[in-house]
This record gives sequence, structure tokens and C-alpha cells, in this order.
Amino acid sequence: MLKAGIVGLPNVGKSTLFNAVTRTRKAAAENYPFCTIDPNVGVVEVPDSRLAPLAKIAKTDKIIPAAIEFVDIAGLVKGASQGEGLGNKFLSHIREVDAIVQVVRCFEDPDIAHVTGSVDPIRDIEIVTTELVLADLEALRRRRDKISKDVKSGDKHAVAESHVLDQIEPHLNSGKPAATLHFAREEWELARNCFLLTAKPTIFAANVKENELAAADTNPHITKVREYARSHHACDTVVLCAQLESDLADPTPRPAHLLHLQRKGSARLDDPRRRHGVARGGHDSHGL
Ligand SMILES: Nc1nc2c(ncn2[C@@H]2O[C@H](COP(=O)(O)OP(=O)(O)OP(=O)(O)O)[C@@H](O)[C@H]2O)c(=O)[nH]1
Ligand SMILES: [Mg+2]
Repeated sequence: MLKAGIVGLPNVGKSTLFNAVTRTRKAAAENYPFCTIDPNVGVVEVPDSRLAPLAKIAKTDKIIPAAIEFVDIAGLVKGASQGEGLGNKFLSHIREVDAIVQVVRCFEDPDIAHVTGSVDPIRDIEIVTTELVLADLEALRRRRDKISKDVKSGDKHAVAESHVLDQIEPHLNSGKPAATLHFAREEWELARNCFLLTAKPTIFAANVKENELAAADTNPHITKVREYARSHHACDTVVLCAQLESDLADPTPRPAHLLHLQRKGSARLDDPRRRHGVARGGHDSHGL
């Protein structure tokens, strides 16, 4: 099963999003950094409109949609690759996933603490990317150490791998994620043993205020995130309000809570497309 990791700075709404996509209250989502320490795990079915017509053709009632396992990972801070915050622990959890959903705070809210003091999504993406790139450089160094003997002895595979590492290193050193390298399939295969974090397919989740959802295309933060994601990471951005999605997906709504949602005009409560947006995005980011 495809495994997607939800990453980002502390307190940006990762656990809130996790609760929304998994329709649970499994993850504690509180207003303080490093609320999440151990990862939360949940499985979500991926909606696919192709399945029903296919089932008809195949004359079967049994439809088993693809599923994604979401992992809500601890927040990362500057210096994580050197062990700051939850540092290496956090990075090892990312290493295990196949795809990354990077949550970027785009909402202003004086009541919700921001670890870097202000809403600046591009700076935040760069902090996260820098840590992942630094961790990858370290992984590269370790891999080089491991294969150095074989390279010296002229082992064909090790020499080819070393040549690929030679191309990855300057790319990472210039701050770029490995995913933007134009490698052939065989080159990626040779890079596999480095388990590069920045080579994983990624989508950005721009977390906005609910009243900004409708005007998302004119929100300067979002425009910037979209452009940056495309130009620097070659990947897509989904716009959402994690808090609203989580409220709508609450499996045990309280009466007062329901009233609140009604006031928000939550006709969308039953609309599975909302909840599945990220699942679909995570799946698509993997080219499925
Ligand atoms: N206004 C607003 N608040 C939000 C939104 N998403 C999350 N929050 C609030 O932000 C706080 C942090 O949310 P979490 O989901 O715990 O954040 P996190 O990224 O998992 O944080 P760590 O686990 O500490 O890294 C909580 O108080 C949430 O209610 C949002 O879309 N809008
Ligand atoms: Mg959390």
C-alpha cells in the first residue's frame, strides 16, 4: 500500500489534516509546537470514478478501491538534520514513506502560534526543503563511504553508482530537491540505496482560512506557493482549510458543534470529494 507522510513545520495543521482525511480524532491537534511526537497512522480509500463503470463491464459488485496509508509526522524545525527539535527521529519517519504531503501554513491567526513568528509560506517551504536536502547530503556521504572500496577496486556497479552520486551532490548542494534531477530510470535505480527524501513525489497542501477558500486564486500566499511548488519542486499544490475539513469530518459531532457547522453552510458534510481531495492528490502525485 502506498504510504504518504504529512510533513511541515510544527503547528501548521498536519494533525488537523490527518484527522480530516482519515475521518478520525486519532491525532491530537493542539495549539502548541511538537504536539505530535510519535507518528499517527491511518488508512484512506482513494476515490476513483473509473471503478464503477469498470465493475459494470466486469459484471461484479465487488469494488476494492486503492488505499493510501497516511502518516502524520512530527513537525520539523531548522537544524532538524543536525538533530534539532525531533530531528533525526522525524527524518527517519519520512524515509519510510513513498510520497510526501507538505503542509504549508497560509492562514493568518494571531491565536495560533507560528514557530517562525510570521506567515511566510515560501520561507517555510525553504526551511523544510533545506533540512531534507541536508539529510540527503548526509545519506549520500554515508553511501559513498560504503561503496568506496568497491569503487576503488573497479566494481562496475559501484563505479556507475558513484557517477550518479557525483551528479546528485552538486544538485543538492545548490539547495534543489533530488526530484528535479532529469535522470533516466537506470540512474534513479542506481540512486535507490541512498533513500533520498527529496526524491519522493511531493504535493504541497496550502492551509488557508475557511473564508479564503473561495478566493484562493487571488490569495497572494497561495499564488506564490503554487508558482514556487511548480518552478522549484515540479509539483502541485492543493488548497484546503484543514480546520474546516477536520470539523466537517468529525465522527462524533456535538450538538453545538453541528450548529456551528450549519452556520458555516456545511452542505458539504456529505461530500466525499472534499475529504478525498488529498488522498486523490497523494495518489496522483505518485503517478497513479
Ligand atoms: N485557524 C486555523 N487554525 C488551524 C488550522 N489548521 C490547524 N489549526 C490549528 O492549529 C493548531 C495546530 O494544529 P495541529 O494540526 O496540531 O498542527 P501540527 O502541524 O500537527 O503541529 P505539531 O504536531 O506540533 O507539529 C491547532 O490549534 C489547530 O486547531 C486552520 O486551517 N485554520
Ligand atoms: Mg501534529
